[in-house]
Amino acid sequence: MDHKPDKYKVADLKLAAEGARLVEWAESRMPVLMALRKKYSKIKPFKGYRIAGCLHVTKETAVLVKTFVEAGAEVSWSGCNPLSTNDAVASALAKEGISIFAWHGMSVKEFYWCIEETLRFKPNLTLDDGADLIFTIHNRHPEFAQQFVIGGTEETTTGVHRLRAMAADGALKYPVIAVNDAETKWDFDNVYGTGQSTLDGILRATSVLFAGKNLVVAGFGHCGRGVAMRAKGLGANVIITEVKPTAALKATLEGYRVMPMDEAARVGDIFVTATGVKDVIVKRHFELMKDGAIVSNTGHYDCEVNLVDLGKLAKSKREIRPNNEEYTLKNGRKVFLLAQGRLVNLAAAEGHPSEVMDMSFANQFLSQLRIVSLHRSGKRLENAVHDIPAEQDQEIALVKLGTQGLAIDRLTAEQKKYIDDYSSGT
Ligand code: 9W4
Repeated sequence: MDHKPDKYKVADLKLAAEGARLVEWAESRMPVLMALRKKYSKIKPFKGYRIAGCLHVTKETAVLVKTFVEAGAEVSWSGCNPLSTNDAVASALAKEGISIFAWHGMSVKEFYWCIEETLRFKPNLTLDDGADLIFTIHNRHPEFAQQFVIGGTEETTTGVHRLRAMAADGALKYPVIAVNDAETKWDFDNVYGTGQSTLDGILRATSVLFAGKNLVVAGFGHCGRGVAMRAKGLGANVIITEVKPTAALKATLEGYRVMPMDEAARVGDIFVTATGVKDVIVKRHFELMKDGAIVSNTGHYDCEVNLVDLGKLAKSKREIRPNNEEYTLKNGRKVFLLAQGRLVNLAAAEGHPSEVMDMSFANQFLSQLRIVSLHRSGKRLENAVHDIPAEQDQEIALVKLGTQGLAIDRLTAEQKKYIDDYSSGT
């Protein structure tokens, strides 16, 4: 190894014991990744390879990092959002000797400093969430792509979009696997991950009873569907607002009421935006809301709820409990805004449950392994954005089922033949 920075920068090493317990808890909920750890700790396929990661430093990420280390990799890590680092987890990783540069509440300048620190380690592989690491290499150290980087993976939709644009321009200097596009990643994240964690966030910030409440979900995409499904399970009367006719139709067939926000605003007790567009709840909606209405957002941007409008309508505001601000409007009514209109499932709860991250991160692990295995056999993917192989999705889902003690049927040879045989018509 030519250069091995054995440094770290975290908030407080004294938090390491607390962090280690959090990581152990996540390990007990992530059976697929733990099965991969057990299998590959014996053969250490990553031996001799260095991975730089730029991904939220959470208890689940720590399970992934430790799995790479057990599988023989050397790892250097930074967070991919200044607000998403769990300081206890970061210090537990530092205490274990991992090169980690992450603390909660860092500045943008510090954020890029951390990425640069992980690059001093001359990684062979990059692991991104939002593509900041890949962009830093391309913009500031383009020679790294020739010298030592052999490939990378990307976790999110936004990152994948940007990388595809780069690849289309011929600007991508090494192959990247789009982990986001695995069905065992995006479908489970969006529906079951966001579904549950959004309700968790609303409950932690309010502790209200859902049963009997009118809960308005703006947007019936995957996230909206997950939120609606779980709220219905708690006894809420779910109302969907949509702009897309087919999505609205699906919502009615699922048994939800559908109406425009101008109507829903009058009857809703709890509002959740999950659309991905701005100005879903604006001045005229706040003016119609009932006294005590609760407003939250779980969509990617914090502009779904127009906070400027809310501010103008309010005569006063105060934090009534954590992540819950009471706005007293000039019409005398009160509206409660959760997590300042940011993603309520992340800001007021803990994001996707570990069981959901288990599958995303199993996809990360196997994708990094695919790049290394190709490299060992003298091959390389082309410099483009690559999909996860369909078999990988099925394999991960099958292992997950197995860890739940569940088995499924298999097609017989006869059945396979029947499916493929177009000659025997009706
Ligand atoms: N976390 C995040 C982002 C912003 C933010 C209160 C308002 C995403 C995916 C995973 O983005 C993430 N802003 C906050 S808290 C906060 C947290 N505040 C504080 O005032 C602003 C994020 C992936 N993931 C899970 O979902 C579960 N484990 C994971 O690794 C993590 C974090």
